[in-house]
Amino acid sequence: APTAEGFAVDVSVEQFKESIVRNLNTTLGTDVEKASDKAWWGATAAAVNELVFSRLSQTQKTHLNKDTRAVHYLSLEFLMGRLMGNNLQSLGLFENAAQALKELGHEITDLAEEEPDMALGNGGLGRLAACFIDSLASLNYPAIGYGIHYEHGLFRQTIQQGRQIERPDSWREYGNPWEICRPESTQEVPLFGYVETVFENDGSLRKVWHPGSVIKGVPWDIPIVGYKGTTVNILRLWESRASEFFDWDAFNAGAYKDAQGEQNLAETVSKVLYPNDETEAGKQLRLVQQYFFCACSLKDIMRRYKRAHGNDFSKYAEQIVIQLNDTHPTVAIPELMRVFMDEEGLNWEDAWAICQNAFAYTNHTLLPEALEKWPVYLFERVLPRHLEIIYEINRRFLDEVEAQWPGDDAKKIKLSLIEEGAQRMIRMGNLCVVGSYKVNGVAAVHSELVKSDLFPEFYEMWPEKFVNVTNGVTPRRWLKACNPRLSSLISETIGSDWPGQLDKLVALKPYADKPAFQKKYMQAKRENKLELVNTIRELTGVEVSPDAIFDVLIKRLHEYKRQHLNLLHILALYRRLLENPNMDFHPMVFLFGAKAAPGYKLAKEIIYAINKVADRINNDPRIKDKLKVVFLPNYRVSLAEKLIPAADLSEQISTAGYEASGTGNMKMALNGALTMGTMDGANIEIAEEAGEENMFIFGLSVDEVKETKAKGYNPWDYYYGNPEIKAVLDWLDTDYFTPGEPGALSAIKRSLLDGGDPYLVLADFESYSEAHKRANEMYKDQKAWAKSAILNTAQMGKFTSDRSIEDYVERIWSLKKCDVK
Ligand code: 26V
Repeated sequence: APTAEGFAVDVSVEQFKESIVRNLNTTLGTDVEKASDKAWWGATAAAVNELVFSRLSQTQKTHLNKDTRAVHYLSLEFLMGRLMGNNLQSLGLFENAAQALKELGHEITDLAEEEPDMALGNGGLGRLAACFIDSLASLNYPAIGYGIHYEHGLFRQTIQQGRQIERPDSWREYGNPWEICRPESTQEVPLFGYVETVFENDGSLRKVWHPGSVIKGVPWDIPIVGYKGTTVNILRLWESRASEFFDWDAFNAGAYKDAQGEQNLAETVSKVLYPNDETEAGKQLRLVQQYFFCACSLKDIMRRYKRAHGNDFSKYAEQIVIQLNDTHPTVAIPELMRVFMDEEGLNWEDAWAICQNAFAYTNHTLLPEALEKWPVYLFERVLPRHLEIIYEINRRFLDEVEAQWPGDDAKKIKLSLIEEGAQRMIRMGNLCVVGSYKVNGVAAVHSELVKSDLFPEFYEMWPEKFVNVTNGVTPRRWLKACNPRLSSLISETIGSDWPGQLDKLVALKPYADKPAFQKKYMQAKRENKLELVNTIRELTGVEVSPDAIFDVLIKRLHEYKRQHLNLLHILALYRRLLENPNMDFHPMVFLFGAKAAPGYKLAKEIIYAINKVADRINNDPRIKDKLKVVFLPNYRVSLAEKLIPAADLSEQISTAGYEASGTGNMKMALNGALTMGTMDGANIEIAEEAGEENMFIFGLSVDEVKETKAKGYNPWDYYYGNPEIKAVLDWLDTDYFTPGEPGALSAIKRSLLDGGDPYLVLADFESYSEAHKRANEMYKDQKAWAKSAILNTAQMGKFTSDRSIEDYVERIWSLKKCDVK
């Protein structure tokens, strides 16, 4: 029987209580008297699972019977965060569960804190994958996410004396109730070894790969519960194990001295997520991770395909689309070729036709240092057969290049899948473009740059291959669950179907200048801020006022994201306030959350500088409450869920052209923060929707950035041309923020002046400062501010990941919805 809100699940408070207590006894082995909070949490999860698992098998059965086309989302990262709140929301049971727990003497919000984040991703790319699988299930699309079951997710960050310290993340230390091990679907993955050419009697050649070792992939399934829906899809994560038998043949027994080392390798493959660090090119383990999960996933896909179609592969690309989340799973392309040719006996042409119609590739960055390349020698050692296949793909592709640009060797050198040089490299991006039927960027401006700057020749060859799908975020997690106050207000005002149809939020527009609604809206924001005030105190000991403007900059630390631009501006404000204590200025709290890749030196110096500046300012009696700076340690999904609902200003300040999309920008605007941003990535589309007058846009545009660089940008001109810039940079050379240690913060100044300021921090400084003046001025007019905030929430409908998924379906995947009864 559907419930009031139209959900299919109906479990009363009494039934839920019964289930929790029963699970406390039978699943957790404890009882109501002596159970810890962790046990109560576990019992609640088990109660949820009783509802989820039956829907899971119903969904799988339906998809099998209907033999529907499905998308297979291959990603090395799924940044899931916590699942309890989301699963309860999706089942429409959050209120009843909260009530049940209350009657049992527990606060659901407290118990939720017991759940460790599933931090199996670095940042935007991994969180996007998590939002996408939520939307796929919510829209009833047959889909499966494939990834790695890392033992340790992204490192846990602590701050000691202002510096980042990395500690291992052990999310599964005490088990994880959401996952199901499926040993029956274990796969074996060959590695290393050599390729034998067999001359058949009929004169043909056959290639036989004799692997040097074999590792096992054991799948763990995480149910993905669709909103309101009856669809429960799965996220299948592979864990590596040593195979019982090590397939050493005579040749290799001699070649590998260290058999134990190989055994260790097997156990190491799924040990830890790689932080996106300086360079991964030399890391064999990373390549093995990529191949491991691609091979397991393709075998899994093949097993399911054969169940319905046997050895007739003519329907493969009709039934199966494989989405490559960045170039990380590129090796799936030559692997599928290998499987078709070496194992299934197809010829090149047939195998290639299927592959080219099965793969699609999403590009997430233009940064040259982030574009994957693998040394040929490494590939040859780990995947000798795949290297041969890549060479053959390249040979045939270069023939096409010759046909398009006869005699133009420069073109061949530029487009070849192999980069020649002292160290020959495989260009994974080029391989993806050649092997996929669609290539997409993640925001309109980014998709244009993919065509014009990254892959212009490919675009000339295959213009119809290139499409845009602007990113989105799931409003279930990023509004309904994380911001219950605003969610209730919205539902009271316009009805409760917005989480599944986010464009319904436009119905809030007429309320934007109604004083009564403005008051309630700002009251919800204030209560969220009050809650964050407590969190800040608990985490850092810093006391901040909820009356201040909460300015939030949360994302991975990278020079292009320009956390140091924010920091320089804070220094400028500090100076201004010291010089002119009566300056007309609404108090501000600057909140930072960011992890730096462990090997990224300057990023770590920026974290150190933020903490040192924070110490000094927060303890300066002359400043009082006018300015506070807080660095929140260990930024992650669950912390984002506390920060986003409390943000007044959303800092989205990348150098134009560098942030492919951004998704935090969408989350904060949806929760009523005004964006302080450059015209970059999805900020541009947010401005189109929200109206530039409801944001604080500043800085050089993409074209102006290009022009500035072309003309020969000189940061010293800004240093000598703007006394405030000079003063704050020189300040970093003193010991004002690091007593007794002058120059401890100089690395930032040096990178901006001697390092040439590659991300144009100084060029955008003044414009940024002016935008902040506008924001500060506007905040004093609470009605004007409230109106803009409401208009932001009302006009973010486009940025639901449901819309992104519908765009993928229409432009790339051609899926059909499949209702599950
Ligand atoms: C990787 C690396 C590796 C080498 C060192 C520097 C570096 C910098 C960035 C990256 C990330 C590459 C892929 C990525 O995470 N892109 C992000 O994808 C999000 C989802 O599409 C998007 O919103 C972000 O703008 C984009 O940066």
